Amino acid sequence: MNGISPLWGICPFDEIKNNLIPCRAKSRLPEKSKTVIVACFPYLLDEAAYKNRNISKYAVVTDYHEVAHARLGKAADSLRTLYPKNKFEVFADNSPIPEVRAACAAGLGIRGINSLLITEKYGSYVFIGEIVTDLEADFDSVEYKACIGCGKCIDACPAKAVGKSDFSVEKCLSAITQRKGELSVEEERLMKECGCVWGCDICQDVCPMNKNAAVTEIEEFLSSPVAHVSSGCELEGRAYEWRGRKVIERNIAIQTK
Ligand code: B12
Ligand code: SF4
Ligand code: SF4
Repeated sequence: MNGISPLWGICPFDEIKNNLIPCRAKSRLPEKSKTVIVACFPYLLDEAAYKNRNISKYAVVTDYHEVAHARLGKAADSLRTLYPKNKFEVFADNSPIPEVRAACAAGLGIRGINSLLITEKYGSYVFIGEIVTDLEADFDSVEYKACIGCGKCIDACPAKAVGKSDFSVEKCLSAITQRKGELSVEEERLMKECGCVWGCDICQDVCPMNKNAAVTEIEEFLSSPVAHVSSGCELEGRAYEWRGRKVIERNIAIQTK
């Protein structure tokens, strides 16, 4: 796994089995799943790559779903050769696994009040993917820890989506920029305040635990930054492709109003 992800660990399936996310991908879970191999894919780039940026940092790099699937797919193939009787299924984001919780249970970091996984080396600027298997493993016991609780993400969130102990999915700008249809005047105002046409980074950028976050060493991310999108931009291979052209064009129009 070391050539696949710079940060990975294993989590007992039992630890998350009562918190599975209902989704279509759930049907791919191996029967009698025992182990989740959780991998982090850091994506922060040098400041120079963000010049003139009008999309969230996570969307500047090439689509992480493809990168995580390609890298974890390779690892799963090797594991299938080593353990031909076992099943290995790859997931990333579109996953029944509550990935932040699984990563915490695998000892990869802690959960911030902003609801994200914060790792020691890369801060919260990591994607998460996993291989779920019916192969048994020995697990170290992990103590769940919370962030330092400074509350800066709560105060800085323009949409008031972050609460001390809850998170309002509908209010979050990241969700608003993905939503189809017309946005309300207030939603448009929030988007303009944030300045992004896709996603939002505010609750991560203000987090003191991200102060010394390391930049990524993942070649696919380093070689493909697109920090600024405008009308008619290429969508293929980018994190905003799945939503289709209409939504991103609507958002671009709002920002240029
Ligand atoms: C739906 C979703 C969203 C929604 C809702 C997000 C939310 N916070 O609820 C929206 C569209 C708003 C969103 C936005 C973003 N998302 Co999102 N999202 C998801 C997705 C697909 C499912 C999340 C989910 O519903 N989980 C289920 C709920 C129940 O889990 P939960 O909220 O973590 O609750 C659990 C924990 O709270 C736990 N718990 C409770 N208390 C405690 C305490 C401790 C200490 C611990 C350990 C656990 C714990 O119990 C609950 C049950 O398991 C995941 C992928 C996945 N499969 O997990 C990505 C994911 C969480 N998103 C991701 C990203 C990158 C983002 C954005 C940063 C993108 C952006 N820049 O715009 C923003 C960040 C917004 C934010 N502050 O959360 C990454 C996060 C990586 C990381 N470092 O944590 C993920 C993991 C995708 C990926 N594969 O990389 N997202
Ligand atoms: S991503 Fe933006 S809108 Fe969503 S919780 Fe974080 S700061 Fe608030
Ligand atoms: S800003 Fe403070 S409260 Fe929010 S996640 Fe970071 S350390 Fe935790």
